[in-house]
Parts: sequence; C-alpha cells; structure tokens
Amino acid sequence: MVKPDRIRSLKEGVPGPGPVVYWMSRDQRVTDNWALLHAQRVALSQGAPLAVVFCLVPEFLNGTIRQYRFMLEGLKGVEEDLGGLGVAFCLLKGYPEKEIPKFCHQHKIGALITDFDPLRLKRAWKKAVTDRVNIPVYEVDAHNIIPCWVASLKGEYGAYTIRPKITRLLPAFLEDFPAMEKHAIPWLGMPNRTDWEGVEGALTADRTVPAIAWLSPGTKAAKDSLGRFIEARLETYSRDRNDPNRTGQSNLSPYLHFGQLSAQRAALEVLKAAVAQDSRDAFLDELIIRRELSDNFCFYNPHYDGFEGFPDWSKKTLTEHWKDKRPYIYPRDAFEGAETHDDLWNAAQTEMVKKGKMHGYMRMYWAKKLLEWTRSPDDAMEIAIYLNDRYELDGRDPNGYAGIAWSIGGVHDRAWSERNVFGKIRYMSYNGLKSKFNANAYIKSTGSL
Ligand code: FAD
Ligand code: FO1
Repeated sequence: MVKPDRIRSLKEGVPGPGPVVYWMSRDQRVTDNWALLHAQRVALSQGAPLAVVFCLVPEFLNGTIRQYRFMLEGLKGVEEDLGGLGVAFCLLKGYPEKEIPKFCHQHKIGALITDFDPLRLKRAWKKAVTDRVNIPVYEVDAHNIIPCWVASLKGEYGAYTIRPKITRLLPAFLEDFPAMEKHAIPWLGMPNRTDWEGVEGALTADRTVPAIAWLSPGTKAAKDSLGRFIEARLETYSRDRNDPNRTGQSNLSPYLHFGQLSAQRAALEVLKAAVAQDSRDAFLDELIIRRELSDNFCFYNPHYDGFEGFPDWSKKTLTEHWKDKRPYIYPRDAFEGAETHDDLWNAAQTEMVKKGKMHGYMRMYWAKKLLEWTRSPDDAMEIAIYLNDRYELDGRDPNGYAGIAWSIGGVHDRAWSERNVFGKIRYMSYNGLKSKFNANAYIKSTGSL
C-alpha cells in the first residue's frame, strides 16, 4: 500500500478501462519505487495491464553524452527488471508534451501515473501533458522520504528549520518498501524490446564530454556501491568526507540523481549498519535533510537558478557590492579550461571535467570563487550552473541549484562579516582550504598542472 500522502492528483477523474501507464522520469528503477507501486495498485484495481513509459528528450538542461550514456545504461536494466515482472517497457523519443498524450490516446490508457520532480522544466512537461489527456493523472513523490508537499508548505530558511519537521515525520514515512508483484494481466500488442543501439546512435547530445568509466550505472551497481560504502567507509564518514584526498564520500549522487537508487533504501540500509553514531548521523543528515531541503527550495522558489531566488538580505548586500572591484575577472571558457591563477580552483574544475564528479567540499570553494572572479552575481550563477550541469554526472538536479545558490547567494545560510564583492555572503579562502587538507596532494591527484 502506498501512503496516500505520497500521491497527489494532477487531474481528477475515474480511471478508464484501458491499461495503466507509469510515465517514468526522475525515479529510474523498478524496486523501491512508490510511483511504480502505485501504478500497479491502480492497474490491479482495474484488472488492467501495466506499462512503464520513458520519454527520451533530445536535450535536457545541458546534459551531454556523459550523462545520457549513464542514464541509458540504467534504463536497459529497468527494461530487464520489468520484463521479469510481466510489465511492458516502452521508450518514446521526443518531447513529452507531444509523445505522452499521443501514446495515451493511441493505446486508450485508463490512467497515468508519474514521479515528482520540482524542476521548472519537468513541471512544464506535466502541465502540458495533463492539459492534453482526459484521464486521471497522479503524481507520486518517489524521490523523497517525506513527500515534498508534506515536509513543509513553504520554502524553508535552512536545514535548521526543515530538520525538526522532517525528523518528526520520519517514523511514519521511513518505512520499508513492499515488493512489486508479478503482473498477471499481460499487455498484448506492446512494442517488443527497445533497440538500444539505435537509441544511442540517434542521440544528438553533445559528444565532446566523454562518458566516464569509474562508476558502473544501474540499480544493481548502485546497491553494490551502497553496500561497499556502508561496509568500508561509512564508519569514517564524519572524519573523511571533507578531505578531497580521501574517498570519504559515498559517491551515490549519480545513482540518486537518476533515481537508480532510492534515498529511502539507502537510509534504511545505513540505519541497520553498526557504525559510529557520529558518522551515521552526519551521513543521514546530508542524505535526508540536505537533499530534501533542496527539493523544498526548488519546489517553492520559482527562481531557484537565479539571483532573484536569493533571500532579501543577500540580494541587498550583493547589490551594495555589485560594483566592487574584482581581484580577477575571467570569461567562461577560462573557467571551463581551468585557466585561472588559482591552482586549487583549477584542480577542482579539472576533477569535474575529467571525473564527472567534483568533491563535495571543493564545490563550495569552486562556486564561491566564481562570485569573486566574475563581473556580477548574475554572471557567476550562469557560469556555475552551465559548468555544473555540463560536466557533473549528478548535475541538472535540485541539489545543484540549491548548492550553487547557497555558495553564491547565501540561500539556506546566514549573513557573515562584510567584505569586498561578497558583502555578507560566507567567504572561503585559499589559505583556509590549505589549512584543512593537503592541497598539493589534491592538485597533483587531479592532474590539473
Ligand atoms: P555524500 O557526502 O556521500 O552524501 C550522500 C548524499 O547526500 C548525496 O548523494 C546527496 O544526495 C546528499 N547530499 C550531500 N551533500 C549535500 C548537499 N550539500 N546538498 C544536498 N544534498 C546533499 N549535488 C548533486 O546531487 N548534484 C549537483 O549538481 C550538485 N551541485 C552542487 C554544487 C555546489 C556549488 C555545491 C556546494 C553542492 C552541490 N551538490 C550537488 C551537493 C553535494 O556537493 C553533492 O550532493 C555531493 O558532493 C555528492 O557526492 P556524494 O553522493 O558522494 O555525497
Ligand atoms: N528525464 C526524462 O524523463 N527524459 C529524458 O530524456 C531525460 C534526460 C536526462 C538527461 C540528463 C539528466 O541529468 C537528466 C535527464 N532526465 C530525463 C531527468 C532526470 O531523470 C531527473 O529526473 C532530473 O534531472 C532530476 O530532477
């Protein structure tokens, strides 16, 4: 049974007699997926077949072949896993506003379920689809442990304000998942298996950013990765997570971003582990509080990717310092090419370009220096989002918009002592970082020199 609070109706109505479709987008997995579980419930209550549809768009928020390759590999596994359950999988190519209504009309679909995503583009997709179909449409938050609209009814000031709200609700929502049932009602006449080579060949995404090989995509790899992290590195997470020379972080963000792994599953597994309390609490705070705060930010703040989205105190102080003389000014391609005067910043940029995943601690410094070395906070935001979403495997995600807005605009942060360019936005210095870890080792490890 899927908690009703995890479901919201985008279009009212009584399901028709036809098959039920889960339009999969954010949560690209078969196990631990509340949207898929709800779709099966609706199909069974109708005695109807069940299908999963994924609409592959030619471009998505600056995604390149690096991210598309990772995603498509994961979707191949989704098709396999669904096959084992007697659930059809259909990959549509094109824009959802056209392809999803067409599919629903063509196959006389009885009800449409989709997964929650607070991003502006995704909400536009759903509005367009909902306006063009005349069947009930449900949206299920399969990404957050506490459904975004339940955790809070407004944009939260910071982790400290959303933490008590989420903590209070965890006992009710941090539950285990029921398994999917084998779907006994087959969908005859569904297209046969996806031609994955054809799909890959037809991709028009930018191929100049190479795919990565250090992380295997897909749900199985994600669960193995989670298990290894819990086994070997969770114990020392609170000590190691801010040292870019150690593999202290979990490296789960690409799996979480593409929904190949459920954060709820990760939390359930971590809670079972016999590890030091401080590391477990520190990890769960990031995985649950910080991550769900990012969805809260993007859900309630329409300007989550711009200066307009900053809190008033930040807009005021950055405007007062708008004209301050910057110590350096670089154009976007100098940043992209890691050609600044700062070897630590260049190393972080190089790590992101080569590995597709910049260390979490470096991301704060990296973004803050973009504020310091560009003409304005607007330029800083534009360049930060462009580079982050072009190179990061986990980019194009609410965590990214919130992380960049925290760094440049003090979102979810407080005012600090005033200084040139930053005003009261928290500052991070080169020497400050060098005192925290062996900077030369990190610079060398990224091969950026
Ligand atoms: P771990 O430390 O192992 O954390 C586990 C999980 O907790 C992460 O996968 C993530 O889901 C969550 N988490 C950890 N730190 C944060 C955080 N600060 N905010 C929100 N959730 C968090 N994260 C992305 O997923 N995509 C991005 O594009 C992205 N861009 C960022 C840009 C900037 C400027 C900053 C400051 C942060 C950004 N983050 C982004 C947040 C964070 O840096 C990454 O989630 C983290 O480094 C991912 O690595 P990990 O999974 O190994 O992290
Ligand atoms: N979601 C889709 O429904 N269709 C796509 O073709 C698609 C491509 C894509 C490429 C890169 C990327 O990072 C995400 C992509 N997504 C796509 C969305 C993704 O599934 C996530 O839902 C959001 O990016 C997270 O909010």
